[in-house]
Amino acid sequence: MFGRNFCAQNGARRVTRSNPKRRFQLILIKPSHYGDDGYVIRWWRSVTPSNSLAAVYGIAADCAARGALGPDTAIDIEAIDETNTRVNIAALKARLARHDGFGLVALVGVQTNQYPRALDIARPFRAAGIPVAMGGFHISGCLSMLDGKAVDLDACRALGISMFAGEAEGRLDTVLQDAAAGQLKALYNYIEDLPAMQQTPVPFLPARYVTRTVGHSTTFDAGRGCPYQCSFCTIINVQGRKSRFRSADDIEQLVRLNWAAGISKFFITDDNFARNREWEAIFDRLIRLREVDGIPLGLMIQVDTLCHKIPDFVEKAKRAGVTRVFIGLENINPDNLAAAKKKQNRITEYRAMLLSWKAQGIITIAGYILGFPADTAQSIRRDIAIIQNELPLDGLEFFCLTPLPGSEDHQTLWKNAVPMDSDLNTYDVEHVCTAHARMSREDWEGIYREAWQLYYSPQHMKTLLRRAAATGVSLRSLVKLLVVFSSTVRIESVHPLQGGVLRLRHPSERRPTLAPENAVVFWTRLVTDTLKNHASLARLIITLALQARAIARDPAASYYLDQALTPVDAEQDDSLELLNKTAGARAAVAHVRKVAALTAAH
Ligand code: B12
Ligand code: SF4
Repeated sequence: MFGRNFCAQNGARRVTRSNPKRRFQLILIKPSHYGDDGYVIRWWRSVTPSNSLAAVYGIAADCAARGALGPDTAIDIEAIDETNTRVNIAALKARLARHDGFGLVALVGVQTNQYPRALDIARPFRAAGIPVAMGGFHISGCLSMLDGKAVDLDACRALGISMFAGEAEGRLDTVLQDAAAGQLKALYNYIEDLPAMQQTPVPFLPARYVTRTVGHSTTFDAGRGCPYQCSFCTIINVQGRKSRFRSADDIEQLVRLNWAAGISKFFITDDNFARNREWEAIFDRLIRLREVDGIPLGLMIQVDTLCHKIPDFVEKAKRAGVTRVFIGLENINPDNLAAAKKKQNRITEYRAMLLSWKAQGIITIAGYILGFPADTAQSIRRDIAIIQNELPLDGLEFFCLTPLPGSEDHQTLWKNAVPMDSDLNTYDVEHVCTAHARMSREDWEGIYREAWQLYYSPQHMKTLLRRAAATGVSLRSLVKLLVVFSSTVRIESVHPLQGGVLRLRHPSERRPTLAPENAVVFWTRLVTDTLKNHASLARLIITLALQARAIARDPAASYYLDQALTPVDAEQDDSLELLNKTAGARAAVAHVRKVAALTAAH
């Protein structure tokens, strides 16, 4: 926990020890990655804050407050999320030089797609002899599943970047002490030794960083680990399959810490909060904070497709302040789900699950993966139409099936020497990184972009607004969601999860492997693109806002009913395309019937 010197409003920069002789400069950088045009993806305000950064910041602030480097040494912490803040390498180097290089550049939460950018940030610091360490899913995933060198880990070794695998709770002291002594090790590997989460420092970012995100929301992970075994998943191989969790007391502490700075909107980043063993105690505490203490909590959680079967889960989620739920739907073809070992996803339950969230007026968003073995461009078009007509989903997010280092899928391809893209920058689940049996690379990339246009068609967005008005979902929130989800890929060629307001670029952020551009060309294009894109965005916002207003004023709006909103009726649902169109779907229905008949016979 944070020590007595920690100040929520001002952040750990104000954490001081009495008359320290030296000040250790800890620079936490969460890198972004390069967009298709070769410039770093960065915004004036990003949509989603980084929990990896908040987690490491919280641990570092605790180290500072406890005086982990001894009574004579203070730790000054700076946090930079590159998606909303430019990494000014010259200024950071100058700052470190003022402290005789006494400090550490920590590259935080580095994913595979961010690894090339992280190395580019590290290079000038290493050239100046400044200690650099890196942690996150790329290093952890590779060390958990591969041979210790793949994929490209030798680049860290060559540059003298210290690699950290596993989780930093209880371990950051050692890294900081080694850095302060000039004795950073080449590798800290704790991947087989995952810490318990109770009573560890909670994720936290001071308000001056949180205000760089749209909506001023922040994050925490209430737990880690998932019991399932999806073959495309890296999480189970890095954070394990056992549920580890924070205590309700810890959650209350972090909510109060943030509320002291006026922040009450949280993204709970657990991949599957429904499988957090402490979910009920945590919800109960959040309910108390909201209903008794009056903290206006607004939460987003991630869950699986069977969460509605847990007694009281959905109802308590509502009372705790959940306004948006992200569901790992992934696909509606059971053959695809079985191929990915995602058998826990039962398409026969999808409507019941989504309707239970709708009954609480909660916005439903699902992840949908394109590129499973049975997919073709045509089958994907068909499936999107089925979802639009038959499932009460608000948002749908598309991803390309990607062999992410750390996943079983990647390990299998790697062991069999199947070709995969050698540019790690493209492993962002938006690009195609390996071959597909039934789609060419062009078809696959084409249908990925088309999928966003198909789902967020003007007509379907109008239907979504109508459904929202009929189910008590906030039209204002839905309009915001539709603006981001329908435009970010089309306008900026970036996934909404990496989106933001006002895309920024700087010549210094061009990928070094690409030739620098002429300054006049660069700045002229930046200004014209910005004007053009914002005109398109303004049109979209006005159209959706006017539609929402008209629907809100329609006295019949609350009676709207369509196939998706129709309550589940086993017999009628049998005729749905969702349960009929593929052999896998028909087999799933037959299986459910068989189980029901056997159960009834007993
Ligand atoms: C919340 C989340 C997001 C949020 C916030 C980002 C964030 N990283 O916090 C949002 C929505 C923005 C997001 C977006 C994306 N995400 Co994401 N995200 C997650 C999620 C669910 C939780 C992240 C988290 O908080 N973990 C908990 C923290 C505490 O763990 P950690 O990051 O590993 O950090 C610990 C250790 O690694 C270590 N550590 C980390 N850094 C350092 C540094 C040093 C020096 C040291 C000593 C230790 C250390 O200590 C930390 C504390 O224990 C993870 C899955 C997961 N369970 O982690 C996916 C995950 C990280 N995301 C992933 C992906 C692919 C993306 C996107 C590219 C998707 C997209 N196209 O939009 C974007 C990238 C955007 C971006 N700028 O990061 C992948 C990465 C896989 C990989 N191998 O690269 C993951 C693993 C999910 C998956 N599908 O497998 N994401
Ligand atoms: S349910 Fe989600 S977190 Fe769990 S194994 Fe599957 S993809 Fe990974």
